[in-house]
Amino acid sequence: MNWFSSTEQQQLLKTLERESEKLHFTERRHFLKNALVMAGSGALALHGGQALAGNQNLPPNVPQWTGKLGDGVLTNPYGQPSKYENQTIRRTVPWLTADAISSISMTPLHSLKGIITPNGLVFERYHAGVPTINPDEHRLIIHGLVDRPLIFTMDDLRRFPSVSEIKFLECPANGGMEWKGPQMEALQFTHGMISCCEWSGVRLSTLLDEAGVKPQGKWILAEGADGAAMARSIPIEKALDDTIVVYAQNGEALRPEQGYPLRLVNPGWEGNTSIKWLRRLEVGDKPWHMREETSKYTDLMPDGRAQQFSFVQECNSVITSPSPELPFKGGKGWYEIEGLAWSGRGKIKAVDISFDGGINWQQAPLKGLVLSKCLTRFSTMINWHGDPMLLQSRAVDETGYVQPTLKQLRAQRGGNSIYHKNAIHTWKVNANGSVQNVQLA
Ligand SMILES: Nc1nc2c(c(=O)[nH]1)N[C@H]1C(S)=C(S)[C@@H](COP(=O)(O)O)O[C@H]1N2
Ligand SMILES: [Mo]
Repeated sequence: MNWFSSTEQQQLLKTLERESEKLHFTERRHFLKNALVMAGSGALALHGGQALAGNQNLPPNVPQWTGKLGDGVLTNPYGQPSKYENQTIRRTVPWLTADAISSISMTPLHSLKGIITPNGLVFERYHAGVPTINPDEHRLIIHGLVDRPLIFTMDDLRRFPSVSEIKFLECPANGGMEWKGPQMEALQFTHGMISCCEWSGVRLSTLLDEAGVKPQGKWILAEGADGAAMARSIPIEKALDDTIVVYAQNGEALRPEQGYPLRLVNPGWEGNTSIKWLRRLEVGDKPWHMREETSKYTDLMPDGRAQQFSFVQECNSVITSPSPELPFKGGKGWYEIEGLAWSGRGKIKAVDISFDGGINWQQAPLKGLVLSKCLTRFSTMINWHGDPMLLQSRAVDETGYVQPTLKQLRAQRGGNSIYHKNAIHTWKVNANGSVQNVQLA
């Protein structure tokens, strides 16, 4: 594949080589004076540089910033992204919630590479806003059906053996706005209620072992210290399996938005069970809503019954590039098609891509790490001839579960659902390269 083939481009590169030799062998200031009089080149058109043609920072000129000293260490004691990346931000849909306190913002999936969500871009879900918690005044209480009720300081928790695991965390409402039809012209809004971080902390099983769960102890109520005192019931099997009491996220302390100083992470399960600002774990013999009034998420089934616990986030995938935010900008030619797949039941086994709305499928190679209950990247190259396409991805997980079509999912779940929409998603690529959110009948 020859990416930069034009003769102009080759000439430009030769000039550049000559000039950079000069840069290293002549006095810099002298060279810069020379460089400024060199004319801009028409070859810049390749990457839409035309608008900037004649710009003194573009080849074959030496850019301004090369001719002077930059900012020193500790200009930013805590580093921030380049000011030119100020569009890589969480966003929300204003009409979704009445206010910003009990609300949600989404991760800009189109702007991210690899599988890790940077801490500042992890989607936020609050029922009563973000509390400001002094870690010295924070305690974790374990009580109920245990031999030894315990109260831990943050220091206490850091003395236990720790684990670090990369896991996705998804709100079951992800994609929920799309049940009735295509609504959101942005990947950030169709799929952005998901993140994937390396979470560090102590296994809940380690702490429960310390407290000694009584034989009648079958459920754990986890409660947050936020204004909602949000609480969820978690079966003991999960708590003793892979649940983590987390204090760090991608290497640093949890962000306030993600539950500083302490949260639960239930890998692969509905995000709402991963209680943030965790302050209390009560071991009981049944789920809490059967004992008292606690809020819970339910799924309305076609027959009008509500399904109470759908804990697992089933296998799902989406193409992240192209997407409405990342159209094909350069006309016909080679592009990388990239996407993300995940399953709350384990590893991704394979991902297929269709260019014709699901008639023909071809396997897309997985790249990078393929971990259990973790975002997984897939990608493939295409030589786009400028024809409209109906792009889809279909993931299969290690249990053999195949991501359903929207038709299959609707047949199973009816039209009243809000949560757990993991159907195959369709992007329509138009002849001009723009990308639209569509649903096929
Ligand atoms: N204490 C508390 N924990 C909470 C919430 C909350 O509002 N309060 N929101 C829950 C919901 S609905 C989701 S989807 C996840 C979101 O985690 P994040 O904000 O770190 O992305 O946190 C869960 N834990
Ligand atoms: Mo959620």
